[in-house]
Amino acid sequence: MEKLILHEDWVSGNCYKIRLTAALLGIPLERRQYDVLKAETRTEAFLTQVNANGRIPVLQVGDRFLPESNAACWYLASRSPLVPDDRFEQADMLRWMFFEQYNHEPNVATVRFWTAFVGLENLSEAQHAMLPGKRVAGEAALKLMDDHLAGRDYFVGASLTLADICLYAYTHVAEGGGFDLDAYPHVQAWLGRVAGLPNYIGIGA
Ligand SMILES: N[C@@H](CCC(=O)N[C@@H](CS)C(=O)NCC(=O)O)C(=O)O
Repeated sequence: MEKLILHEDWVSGNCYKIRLTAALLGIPLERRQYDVLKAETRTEAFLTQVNANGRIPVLQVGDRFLPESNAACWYLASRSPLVPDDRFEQADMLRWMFFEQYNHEPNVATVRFWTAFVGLENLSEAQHAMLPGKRVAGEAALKLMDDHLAGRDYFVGASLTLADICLYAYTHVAEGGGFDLDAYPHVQAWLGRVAGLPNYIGIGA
């Protein structure tokens, strides 16, 4: 396999998804740290050499660069047991990964980032105005996940897939954004199952 380098900020759940996928599959990753709060992904060098979109994570595969966390997880896991063989289940896994990027991450992760890292006192007027709506949408995503997980161990089929890893990344730290996970008992049980997997690593590892 070509050498893999993860361009990341370790506090980001999007970056953690890729580290967790690699750890569960026993794939070695080299890591390069950028501080997003210091705009280290907005330098000319980063924009021209790593990602013109100015964001991490980016998985470097040899001399090629792959932005977007869920694409990077797919690159690592597409030929592994983390992707179901069944065609419908494979598409259903993608459904949850798209849900994560559209309904979950822009709300749960953004509220956590603004609350725990930027600081509510430093938000712009526009961000303050968006906060209540993002909180409501984040709660709705968590509720949908909780309802889905009632009576099942994982999001798709009977075992862990990339859908679980991608949704786990920001759900397990959602309390940093003030989301009360006690309201979602099935989500909590699922978080415990993921954290108990062999080769599991935490976000700070
Ligand atoms: N959809 C992208 C989102 C990437 C993203 O928003 N990255 C954030 C950190 S989690 C970032 O780099 N922010 C720095 C910036 O926008 O300047 C993914 O899943 O990788």
